[in-house]
Amino acid sequence: KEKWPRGDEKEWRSALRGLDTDVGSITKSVVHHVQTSLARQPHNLDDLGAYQAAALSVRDNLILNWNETQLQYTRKAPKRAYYLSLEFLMGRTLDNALLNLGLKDEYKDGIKRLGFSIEDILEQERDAALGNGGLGRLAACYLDSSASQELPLWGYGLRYKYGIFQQLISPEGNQLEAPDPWLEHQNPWELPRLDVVYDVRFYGQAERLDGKGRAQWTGGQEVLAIAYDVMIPGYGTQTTNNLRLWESRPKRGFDLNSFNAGNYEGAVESSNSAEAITSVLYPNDHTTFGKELRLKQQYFWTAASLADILRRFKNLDKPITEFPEYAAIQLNDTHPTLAIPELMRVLIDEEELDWNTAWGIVTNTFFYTNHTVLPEALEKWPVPLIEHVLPRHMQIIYDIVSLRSFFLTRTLSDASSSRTSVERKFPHDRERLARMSLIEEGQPKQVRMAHLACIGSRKVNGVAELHSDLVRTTILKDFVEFEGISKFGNVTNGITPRRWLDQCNPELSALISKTLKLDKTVWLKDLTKLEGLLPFTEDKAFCKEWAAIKQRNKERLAHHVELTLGLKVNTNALFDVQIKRLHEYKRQTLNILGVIHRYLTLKNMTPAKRKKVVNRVVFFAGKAAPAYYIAKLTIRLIVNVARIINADPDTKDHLTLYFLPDYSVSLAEVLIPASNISQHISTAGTEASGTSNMKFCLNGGLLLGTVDGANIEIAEEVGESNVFFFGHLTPAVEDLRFQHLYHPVPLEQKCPALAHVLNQVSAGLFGDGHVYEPLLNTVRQGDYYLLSDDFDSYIAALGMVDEAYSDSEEWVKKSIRTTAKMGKFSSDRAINEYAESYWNIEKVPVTK
Ligand code: B1H
Repeated sequence: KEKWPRGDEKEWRSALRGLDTDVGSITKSVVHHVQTSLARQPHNLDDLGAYQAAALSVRDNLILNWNETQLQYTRKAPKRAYYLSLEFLMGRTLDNALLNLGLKDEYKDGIKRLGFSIEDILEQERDAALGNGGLGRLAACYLDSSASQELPLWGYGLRYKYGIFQQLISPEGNQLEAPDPWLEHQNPWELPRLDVVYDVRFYGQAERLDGKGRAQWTGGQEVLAIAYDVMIPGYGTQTTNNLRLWESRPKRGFDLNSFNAGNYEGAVESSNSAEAITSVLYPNDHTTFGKELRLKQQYFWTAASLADILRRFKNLDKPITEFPEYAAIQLNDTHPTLAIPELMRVLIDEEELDWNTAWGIVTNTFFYTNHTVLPEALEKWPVPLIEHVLPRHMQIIYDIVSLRSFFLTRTLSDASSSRTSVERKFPHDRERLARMSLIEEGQPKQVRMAHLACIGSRKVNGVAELHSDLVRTTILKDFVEFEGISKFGNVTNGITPRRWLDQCNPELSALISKTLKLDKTVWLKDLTKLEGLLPFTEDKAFCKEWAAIKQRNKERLAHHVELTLGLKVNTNALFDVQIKRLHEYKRQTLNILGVIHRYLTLKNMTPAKRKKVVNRVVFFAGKAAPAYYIAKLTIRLIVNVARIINADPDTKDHLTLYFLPDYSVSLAEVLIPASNISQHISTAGTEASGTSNMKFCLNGGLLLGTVDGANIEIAEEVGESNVFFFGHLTPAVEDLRFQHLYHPVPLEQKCPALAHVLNQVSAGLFGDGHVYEPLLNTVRQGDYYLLSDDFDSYIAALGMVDEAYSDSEEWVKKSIRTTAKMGKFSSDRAINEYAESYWNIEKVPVTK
């Protein structure tokens, strides 16, 4: 028991406050924040003010739980896990915090008594959009699950001043980007920790000190990393974990010498360049550009995070060699790979360990998750750039390559080490050495970050079964042969059912609780309980209610479209949704060409025949990387097809199309519960997992997809009869690409239906055909993503969807069966797999 530090313990104890959990204290605390924190009068309070006051009041509760959690972690000193991610796509917080604290009804009531509606004030919150897509949202789901599972885990990321850009659509249909100044109003969900500060160095000189690999790194630019803490409440637990985001600041304000000499620009230059580091999230999902500022972001963040983790460990007073027994560090993709040479630097240069001891610590601390096998997304950094920005780290990387690692023949040979070198295991295999090297030859030479992450980690995993197999058999094959298969695992992604069912689809959640006769606190934490819904497919009243909720969710979406775009949506149609980043491999182009095909088919029908087809409303949403020309052209095509077909009196009752601008987590929360069918149609072998597929299915939407990523495991769970699969399989892809290159068949012959669609676009059916030529040519020439190979089976699958949807009773059963079998895809399951099979951490229950 700690000693009371100062003052009278009784005084303290009587003044310590507890959680506000009854409606009376909730309204008091909200009003208190209106009066003091916001300094506003009750009579001029608007929805935004009410949101801010409610958020500050909820935050008080979170802080109390956060304090208690962190105190217990410190006292119990368990092994902790750290999740390093450049992206955390959190979305909104208030609703989630209320749910997890179990105070939703109380706040709803309290807010109502003050004359506001909780729904309206929830809408006031801006999304925290510090991510591009699935990778960033996965990190957010894992934080929610870690706290809900009472696992001692902290996230580490960057506090970008600007999140992912806001997407606007011009009248011509072009994507325009606007900045996302999400911190404009103060952010109630973060706690600035101005006392948690680290120095981070860039540039300068690294001089080797001795033959043992030590060096001294001096000079260059030093910037400060300041911590901001974001509280992560668990669902139904007191555990409140931490997400620590770093902000960069200049170390020495502005340069007084320049200022006094009248050089005002020069005076603020260095301060500007320090602040630039955390100013903006890079919006280039799946492509790397080798930009210096991005490298600085990566190092700034990993250096500050490691310093913080090491400081925490040092408070335990344990020998440094025990570090891996107290810390597991998860690398979310290769973006934080510099943490590997950085920890080597600290251990060798500052802790003065020898190389092998340091390397042993490093390789027992890190874990690496790969999220993609697409070549353009595999990070490589030019050697000259690293040499310039991080001279000491480049030395260390070279040391790993050539001198002291297990990698190549060792000159500092050390007989006591059990590690063998690649050279010894595969003598005279020069090609293998070149393939495996950390350095890719070329002009310039480049560092292969996936190789560095792999050899520096204890374990490596992919994010779905198929993807993990591809990691083992393609990009890291040589490493599997060298290090053994047991290092290379799989953890299939998951999603948090709190946000992605209970919050976004409250009616369905309530129906499930009522039907299972279980409190939601039970099944939301053991999602396999949903299987209990299966017998109810035979219960007519239940099926009717299930369908009615889907219908109301469709109307909610229609209402949203009317409010934001001023367009009226036909809710008596099948809702077909594809929402994700725009990328050729995700094949939004296949979808829009399919829509055009349907349109042309409808045009050729008699009105009587048209009446017999299933009416369809197609929704698209998603952002394109600002420099991704083909992806932007796809958006333009979608918008212009919508413009034409939505106005065509012959067909508009049967087929309409919407591109919803500025896709976000909040928009997904409205779209997903409203979908009847969603499309996940990547070329086989390209989508590592996908996570929105899980979200749609959890909400009773069926899946139309390729045999790719997590689609496969979803089908395994729900049964293939409840999924609409089409297209070629992964093993065929390489051969097909080979044929495209060396034995091309004219498109008119190979796929006349697709050729016709392309010709109609060229001919100007949707505005100037010339504009779309570069996009159409990606299909006509090379067709790397195999649209021409999959088009016919895609159209056939759409036909099967129509047929199945016409049998509305059977469709509802499919929908229920789908939801019922989604238990596996809870992020609680996934985070527990990481905790047990990777990090070796245990639950730390937090109790009063
Ligand atoms: C995923 C990325 C990604 N994989 C580079 N890779 C980025 C790569 O800014 N960058 O440089 C940003 C993101 N994102 C996605 O991860 C996969 O495509 C999905 O299939 C997967 O579900 C998701 C989560 O594992």
